[in-house]
Amino acid sequence: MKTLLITAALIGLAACNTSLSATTQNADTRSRPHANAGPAVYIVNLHDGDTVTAPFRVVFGLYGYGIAPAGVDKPKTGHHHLLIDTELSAEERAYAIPSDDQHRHFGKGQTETVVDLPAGDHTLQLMLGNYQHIPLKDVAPSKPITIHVK
Ligand SMILES: [Cu+2]
Repeated sequence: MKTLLITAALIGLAACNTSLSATTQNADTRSRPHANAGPAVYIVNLHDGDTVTAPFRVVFGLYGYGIAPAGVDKPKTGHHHLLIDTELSAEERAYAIPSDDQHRHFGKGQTETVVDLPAGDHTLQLMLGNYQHIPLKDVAPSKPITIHVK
């Protein structure tokens, strides 16, 4: 009986490992920065060239840093910002990210959102900002991706 239980547990573990490595591989090849890369943000569920139907989810990934709400000053943390159809120059990145429809803040520490955009091509980019909404120099923003909304 004991052997049976152990065998069942091992089979269960093996099944978990298989599905875990499949997920990890997928994420590695499609969007997740290389394990040796420095801190970075990335969009987990959408990729350059994807076609979506609005409204659609955008899931935020973060590597090498933590999330803290806006206003909370903790080392090596920040909150997500989603840039839609816009970008910030190097100079603009020295200041707080504007807050409008094209610069969305997730100051409660949210790690995903739902976006509604008109049909056509749109660019999306994630950027981690500090407690004062200033882009963190240590955390690479995601590469802007272009998605097509049907
Ligand atoms: Cu912010």
